[in-house]
Amino acid sequence: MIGAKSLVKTLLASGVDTCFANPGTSEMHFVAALDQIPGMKCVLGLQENVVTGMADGYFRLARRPACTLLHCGPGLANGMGNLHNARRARSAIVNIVGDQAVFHRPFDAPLTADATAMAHTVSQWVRTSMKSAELGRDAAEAVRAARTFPGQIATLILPADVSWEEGGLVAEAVTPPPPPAVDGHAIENAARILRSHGTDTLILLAGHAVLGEAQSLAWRVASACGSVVMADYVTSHLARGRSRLQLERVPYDMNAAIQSLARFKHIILVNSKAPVGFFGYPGTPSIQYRSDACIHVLSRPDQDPVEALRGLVNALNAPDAAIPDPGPRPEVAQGAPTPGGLAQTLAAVMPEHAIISDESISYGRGFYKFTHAAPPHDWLHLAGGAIGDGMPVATGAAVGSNRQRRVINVQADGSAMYTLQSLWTQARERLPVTTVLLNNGKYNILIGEYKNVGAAPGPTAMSMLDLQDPAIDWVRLANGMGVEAARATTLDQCADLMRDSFSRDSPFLIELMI
Ligand SMILES: Cc1ncc(C[n+]2csc(CCOP(=O)(O)OP(=O)(O)O)c2C)c(N)n1
Repeated sequence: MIGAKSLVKTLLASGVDTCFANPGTSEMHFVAALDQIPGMKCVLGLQENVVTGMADGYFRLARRPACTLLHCGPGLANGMGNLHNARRARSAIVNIVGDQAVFHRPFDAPLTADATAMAHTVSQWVRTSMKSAELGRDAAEAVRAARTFPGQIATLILPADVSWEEGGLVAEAVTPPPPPAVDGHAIENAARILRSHGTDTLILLAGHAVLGEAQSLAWRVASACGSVVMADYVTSHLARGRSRLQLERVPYDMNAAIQSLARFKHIILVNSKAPVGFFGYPGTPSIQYRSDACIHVLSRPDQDPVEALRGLVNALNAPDAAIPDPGPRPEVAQGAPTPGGLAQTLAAVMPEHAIISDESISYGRGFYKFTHAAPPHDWLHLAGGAIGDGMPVATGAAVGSNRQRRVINVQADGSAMYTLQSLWTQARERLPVTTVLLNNGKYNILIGEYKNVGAAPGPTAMSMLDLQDPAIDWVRLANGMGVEAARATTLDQCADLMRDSFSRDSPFLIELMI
């Protein structure tokens, strides 16, 4: 058996059955093996940052890793923005990076690059397989590393000759380690703080703590102690809508964040990090909480928040507490688009168990408060700040949910231009993705950033944030990649187009002029 076959068989044996790919010469044997071995679903992306972003979106919904297939160091480099985002999202991904044959490396051929160095910047696990006989074992360990809770990036570099040579051995799946146990002292300490300072305490959730059972346990604790629960701004995936906790995130805006945290003398971290600003600004602190606040770690991101919160519920004897009713479902807003009106409209029309991929940047900052009363849904965010993940994450999420759930990608135009090839994959795979493309023709958020950093923009500086000369025609771009599209200038038109798109089993793009 050649190495490539042992690799595909090992991946399948380890539960990896989806491959997001953009192949080149060094990956030809892997691609050829896919035809000979049934079971591996392969999805083509036309740029590597689409490929890695799709793998991230896939994991967030499927909760098991896909693999990517990337071509040499430069292919990996193209995919690194979204691998960075995936690492911040704590998603599990197995990257297979094809590379020069071992014997060809010393000749310094054009595509030769230090893939290992690149891989280390975005991966928790990196290995180069040097022998066909070891490739299966290496692949099983890569999957184990990726599946280590809550999820990691594992990168396996695969020289072409290791792929094509005989001697491949299929390896059995390797069980990932369980999450490290929660420290009993951390539970006792949190309980003590909550008993004596409950109303001055924020319980800050992130990671798995904003999904499923952890939400209701956190609510029990907060209700028993009069504390506030919030989600970290850097949260990649929240379970939201009716019957879920009405969580707000710590705001992105530095002053708003400082204000929202000002009253808390204690912050209990549940899989979150102590909140800091996205950037440092002149004369502004880096931390967003007050400088005399005490930070208490209940559980780290690599620990199980359900175990931690259950321990806290028991320590406090916190009774059951019903999740508050979010009130009536909003109705479609009419007329000219506003951020609140769009959020309300989204809440009014989204089908049950929709998946929202939100890269709305400046327009979406206040979407949450209008969407608590929507049907239960999942909301996906950009966790690493490297724009260009909304469209690929939407695409991967549609694959990861087996095309069974409607994905709505609320997408800012400037960020969309980084990875717009995602639309082509959506059309080719007939994925149920509705993109609401927010066309404001500018890098709006950065206008405010000039002021925040204390810079004085002149006409040249302002023109660096302007996308209107020439204007970008999203209906034609989408059509050119096989995606049907229409323009809307009012929220009622947008609502009609959204509803219509939900009955299709193919993608649709609404260019909303905002
Ligand atoms: C990979 C990467 N490149 C550049 C930036 C800097 N950046 C942040 S926001 C932004 C523009 C966002 O514009 P758009 O997506 O249209 O959203 P809007 O600000 O108009 O709401 C840019 C270029 C970034 N965050 N990440």
